Amino acid sequence: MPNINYVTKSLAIKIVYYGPGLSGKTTNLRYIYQHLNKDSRGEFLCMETPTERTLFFDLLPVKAGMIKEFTTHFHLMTVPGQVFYEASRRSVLKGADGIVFVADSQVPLLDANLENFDGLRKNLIEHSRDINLVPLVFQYNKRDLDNLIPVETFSSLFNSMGAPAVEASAVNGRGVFETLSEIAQLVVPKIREQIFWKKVQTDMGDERKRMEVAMSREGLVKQQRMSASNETVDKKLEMTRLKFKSLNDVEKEIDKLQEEFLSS
Ligand SMILES: Nc1nc2c(ncn2[C@@H]2O[C@H](COP(=O)(O)OP(=O)(O)O)[C@@H](O)[C@H]2O)c(=O)[nH]1
Ligand SMILES: [Mg+2]
Repeated sequence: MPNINYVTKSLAIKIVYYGPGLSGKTTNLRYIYQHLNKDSRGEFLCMETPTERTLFFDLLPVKAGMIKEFTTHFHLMTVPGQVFYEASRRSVLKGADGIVFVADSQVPLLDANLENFDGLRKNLIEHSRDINLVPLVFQYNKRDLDNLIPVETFSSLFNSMGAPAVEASAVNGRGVFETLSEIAQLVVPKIREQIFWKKVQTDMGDERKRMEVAMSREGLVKQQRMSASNETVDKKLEMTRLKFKSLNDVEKEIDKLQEEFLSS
């Protein structure tokens, strides 16, 4: 179920780009960021925590028009790919409305893809969700390189559920918007249905929520910035880096950002 604010009539749809390290998840988001005008997208945020190695999450809000009377945003997120960040991947998957699995098409990376995909299946089970029922799109990335895993191999080893699959070269933009469009086509009808069936409740009893609705977007962003221990703008990537002390703080930040979009 997406995050819905019935007072401001807005909803935030969480799309998680999942896949092994270096498969091209951030490259997808960066391309989308660079090819949408400012009115159609928010800031490209990179959240990091200092663990043994720095942990990165990317978040890019993209305007998605209206679903019924609700102003809608997609929150595109990536997960850290390295094997040892299973807990982080699990937490970012929480409440995902749709998933894009970005596979690296290079033959030597077949096992890394399989292992990561198996992790996705297991992490969804931890959230009591079945991979066959979650809106899912495959992106076979890096098709510009040589020595590629054939699409038929991907289909038989990964995509027994017959989910949409897009061949891509994210670094050149090939397949990037097509992938986004495929996942939107799966997610949006589902959400329309959920909204239709859900009884409209304006939850005014919750003091905290009411406060946030009243706060201006600027004020809230400023407050968030102050709570992040450090912030720098990476000009080359046009990406704002926010540093947090722990994974827990990152999770809170993601929730806050969703609420911010819903209340602005
Ligand atoms: N040749 C090629 N390189 C790519 C493609 N997509 C991403 N890359 C490169 O792969 C590396 C890792 O990409 P990144 O998006 O950071 O991976 P992430 O760990 O999944 O976020 C970068 O050097 C990218 O430029 C692609 O389609 N083709
Ligand atoms: Mg990345």
